[in-house]
Amino acid sequence: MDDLKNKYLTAILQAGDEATLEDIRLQAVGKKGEVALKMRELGKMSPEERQVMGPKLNALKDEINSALAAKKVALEDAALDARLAEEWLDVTLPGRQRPQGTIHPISRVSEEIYAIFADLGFAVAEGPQIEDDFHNFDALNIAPNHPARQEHDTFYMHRAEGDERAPNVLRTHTSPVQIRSMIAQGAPIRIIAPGRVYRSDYDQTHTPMFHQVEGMAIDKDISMANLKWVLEEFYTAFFGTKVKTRFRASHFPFTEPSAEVDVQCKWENGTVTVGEGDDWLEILGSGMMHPKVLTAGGIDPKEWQGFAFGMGIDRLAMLKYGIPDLRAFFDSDLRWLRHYGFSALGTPTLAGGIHG
Ligand code: 2NL
Repeated sequence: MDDLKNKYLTAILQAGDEATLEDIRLQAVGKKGEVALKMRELGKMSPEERQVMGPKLNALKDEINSALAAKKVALEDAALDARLAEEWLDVTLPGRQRPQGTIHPISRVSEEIYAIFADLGFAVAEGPQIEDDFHNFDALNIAPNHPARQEHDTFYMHRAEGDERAPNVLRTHTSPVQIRSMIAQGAPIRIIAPGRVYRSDYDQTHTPMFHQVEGMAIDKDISMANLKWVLEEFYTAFFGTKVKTRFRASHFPFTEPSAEVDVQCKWENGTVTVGEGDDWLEILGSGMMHPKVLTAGGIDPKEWQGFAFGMGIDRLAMLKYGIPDLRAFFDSDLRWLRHYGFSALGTPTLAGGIHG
């Protein structure tokens, strides 16, 4: 009996893992283990012998069981200590950098423009970027021999061989959107038409694709005074400071009379600030809708009149955010945007609000 006890207590003490410990348990105190065998022998003993051996066997079983339990706890503690020694965490390490997206300045400025004109009662109209000759040129009173139609300015699409119709073009302005809106909606109408336009030109101030916003208001008694007020409200809200404008007589085929509009500005170390100083910066073309253009849009010029204007969104973005080279907008590497404070978390703001 003492042999049995020593054998198992030693084995338990030496067990290196829980699987070994379980084997020992089955061998010693399992249903078919050595202690159980000994217990079965009790039946063959005399009552006197049994009275001695019975309690001894029970005590042996208890002793082995408690040794097993103690060893199990010791093994679990050792395993935990090993894991704690191996798995550690340096909580002073910096977090992982995530690449941060940004809102493109053109998108942001577009949203700002939509919001300001929405407050002035203008809806946003959109149309195709591939236009036909009528909507891009004829309807706008641009004669067949006008220089704007020439190859160096306009991207022409190819017609199938034998198709004699005038070729389609990449729209050179968003005016055709306004023509389509006039035809679809009639007067009165108040819309802006923002979007991509295309001209064959490339240098520091020109890219072959750029963004334009045109606008128009047609009603019974619209005048250039309304145009001037709307534009001053717009620039004041857009630049977040009271902006004076100057109208200079000009010429466009689609307006009569026509005016180029300058905004008040200041030049300093090669950079320009709008809304201060006493220089002028040309920023927009405008005028009263030409009667022929109204007619092309299905609107009777004897009954209705309207103003129209057009300006470049890219240039507005450059002026507002001090970005010197237009080509940066179309570079695929946009890390430079962060320099101008554009981040994905930034939302468009209307600094100063509509009334400055
Ligand atoms: C410029 C000139 C302008 C318009 C655009 C327009 C549109 C229709 C009828 C009449 Cl449907 N006019 N648009 C008018 C005057 C000027 O843009 O230099 N833009 C940068």
